[in-house]
Amino acid sequence: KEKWPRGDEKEWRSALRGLDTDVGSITKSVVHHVQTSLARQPHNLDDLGAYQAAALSVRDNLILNWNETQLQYTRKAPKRAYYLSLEFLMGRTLDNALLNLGLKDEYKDGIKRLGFSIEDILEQERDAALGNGGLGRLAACYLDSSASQELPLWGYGLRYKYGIFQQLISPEGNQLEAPDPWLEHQNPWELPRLDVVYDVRFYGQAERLDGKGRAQWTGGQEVLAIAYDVMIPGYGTQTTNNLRLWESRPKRGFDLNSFNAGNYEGAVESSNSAEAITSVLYPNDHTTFGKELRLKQQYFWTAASLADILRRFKNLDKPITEFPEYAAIQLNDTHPTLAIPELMRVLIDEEELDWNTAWGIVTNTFFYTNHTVLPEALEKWPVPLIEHVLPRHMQIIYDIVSLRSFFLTRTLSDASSSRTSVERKFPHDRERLARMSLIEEGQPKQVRMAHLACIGSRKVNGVAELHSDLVRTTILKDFVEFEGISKFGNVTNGITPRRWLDQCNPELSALISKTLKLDKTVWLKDLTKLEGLLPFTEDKAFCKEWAAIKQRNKERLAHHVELTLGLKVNTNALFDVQIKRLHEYKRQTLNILGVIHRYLTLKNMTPAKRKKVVNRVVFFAGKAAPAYYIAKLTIRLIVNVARIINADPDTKDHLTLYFLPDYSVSLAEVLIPASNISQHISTAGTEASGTSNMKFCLNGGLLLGTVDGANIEIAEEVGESNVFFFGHLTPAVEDLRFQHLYHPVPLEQKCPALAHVLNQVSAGLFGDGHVYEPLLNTVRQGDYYLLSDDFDSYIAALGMVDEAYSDSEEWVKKSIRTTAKMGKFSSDRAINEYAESYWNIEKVPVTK
Ligand code: B1N
Repeated sequence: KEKWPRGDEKEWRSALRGLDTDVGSITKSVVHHVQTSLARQPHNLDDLGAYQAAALSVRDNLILNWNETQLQYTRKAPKRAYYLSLEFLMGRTLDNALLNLGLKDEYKDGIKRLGFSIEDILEQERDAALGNGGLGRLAACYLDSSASQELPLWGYGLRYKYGIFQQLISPEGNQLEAPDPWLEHQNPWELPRLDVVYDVRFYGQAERLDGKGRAQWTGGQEVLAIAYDVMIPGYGTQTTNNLRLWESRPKRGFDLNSFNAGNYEGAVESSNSAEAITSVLYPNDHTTFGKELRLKQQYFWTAASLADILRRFKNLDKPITEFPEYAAIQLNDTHPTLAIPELMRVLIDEEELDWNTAWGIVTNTFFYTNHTVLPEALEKWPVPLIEHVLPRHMQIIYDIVSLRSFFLTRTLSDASSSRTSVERKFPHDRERLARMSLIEEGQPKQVRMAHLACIGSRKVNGVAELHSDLVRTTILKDFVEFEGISKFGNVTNGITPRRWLDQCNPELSALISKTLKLDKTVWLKDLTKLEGLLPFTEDKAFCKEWAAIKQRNKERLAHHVELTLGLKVNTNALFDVQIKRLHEYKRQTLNILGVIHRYLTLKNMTPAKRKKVVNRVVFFAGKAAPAYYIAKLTIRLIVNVARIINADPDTKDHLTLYFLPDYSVSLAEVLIPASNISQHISTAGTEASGTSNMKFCLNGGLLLGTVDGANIEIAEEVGESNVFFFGHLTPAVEDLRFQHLYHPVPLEQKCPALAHVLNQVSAGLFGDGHVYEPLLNTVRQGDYYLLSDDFDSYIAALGMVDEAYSDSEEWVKKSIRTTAKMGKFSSDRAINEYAESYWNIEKVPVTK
């Protein structure tokens, strides 16, 4: 064994030390980075340079904590959890890191001494936008909570060169997409690990070797996966977890033969195709396109992550059968499902285990979270495509289907003794077999990834109570009947109160600490403590302060709109916000048609009567998938309605409307604290959970929504009298759709108010009516998302909001009660549920 440390131990000990965090040391550290890391001078340092230097200085602290945490993990060798997600929507890091380290005040001071303002330099940071929406942001919240709860968890994802596209809005109201080159400036928050490298193979041939299911996979293309580590600091702990993102690189730089022959394009072709794998995030959520590059992304990422996890396990020198006792792997939706056949491949072809032992290990390692029951979002891959790109994996999937594991029970010990097959359990039920198969018949045949994820996992969960019920009773019903209900659980989503209250709403955070007489480090880690606010609804001074903070947050948003759009917002009106991906099921169309209805109603009023209505400012933000025509048309309608009504002198004091372009985590941090009411109005049974609903409520915004997703659990917590519910319930949806198809009633008859609104749009009130016909027709014909069924009750609910808002004292009380009852929705609660009921991992305290 080598002696450690090398050299003189005393030298080492005196040099190894933590960082001083007094203001004087902080300014020195920042200046040191200006001079050395940035090679810049004080006299030409701009805000961007100051940001970079501050970030590098903060990063030094993170690195030391990261080192200590990883050392403890190695020494104590606990069971670890791994969160595999194709998306991590992290947003900005500096402010969050400062708050989690407890160094915000010190840096604020230090930065000020150097002549900069912390607010200005925080604004210099670009968002890390490696995700589409809720699924990716959830992954980011879970990382924050895992570190804050001292749980040994690593995230694994892809280091996309381009994150979600930047959204521009043309003067006509069209969404335009521009690339998001977020790595243009160097990224201080990642550590390249050029020594952590794996080979990943695509294409080639898979030849079976024997009757035991073993095979050899050769040929094809090999690319390299290089690790980049992103430090994830816990709040008020030294624990700093890791998010490992993979970058693809060509295995051989370029082809020298082609190069010398003058074929320059050919020379770099393979390198281009390797680099393409991690070049861009796919910008669709809730739709799959069956594109080869997306499949390659999924395999590249799962293969590299598994190889890395296995290598770490092997350092423990334990028998491979103990793998599930040291690693739990969470599959964030079906995107990483290839990890299941990939682990089978490694165990069988490389570790030379028999099939049953391998399948026992696999089914005790993986856990699968489903995030949607929308049919168009359920991943399916064409068999010929998998056969071409991953021939060995297609063999394994066929083996799972035909001879082996599909018919086995899950437990490792009795894998051979208690085989129960679907056929044995449900004899002569061919339809059931076809429904449950991993392969869907058709031209071409397709692999159903949700089925594979389900049978390959130890447990399956949905993301809110209603959604988990729907998973159990619809898409995975047959599997519940086959494997038993106990495998199918629920973990209601959560959000980190650090970013989504303390960071985005510092004034409210301070008021809460003062009122509860608790340091924020206490209640931010036990969010149920917010209930202590309830008695203060009777405290006039407190209510006044509460309302004043909301008002200042509205002014902050107005300021932002003025800076970015050059428009002046009326901050004395009710702020009504809907911000999320544009999707028909989320029904932004219902909202904009409701706005038009309100506008037409106002137009018909006398000025005197208009004065009595509650003035309203409506905000929309959100991106549409670039190929999602109807969603883009909805944006266009919103923008053009805004153009007309914001300029109408009759109504503009009473109703205005803004579409804020390029929605992002950072924009959400400004919008959410400013809302009086937010809309979560999906057709019942379609929104799995929603997480922004929790964020608005945590910040004292009230909720207007359907009885869907986590809205239901929010209402359970805050009481139905504090939310505004409307619309049909989930069990009615199927019936209503049937009615639309087979017994359609003319819209004029069914919902005259809605018919009138649609006619006004058609007639050209907001510019060229025919442009919107395809959008309007989704309502007129089929109306799959039930706008015509819910419109009247929606309008009624908006009226109730107005009425409630008119009683400003009672409104503030509702707002306080809402915040007070949000404890359940902390992502700390959620991550602890995963840790205890799923992964079976324990806290690993890291002490100084
Ligand atoms: O996941 C969120 C939920 O809060 C939302 O309700 C849910 O809509 C969202 C394919 C998805 N479900 N499915 C996706 C994303 C990307 C993609 O390529 C599907 N996103 C959700 C967190 O649980």
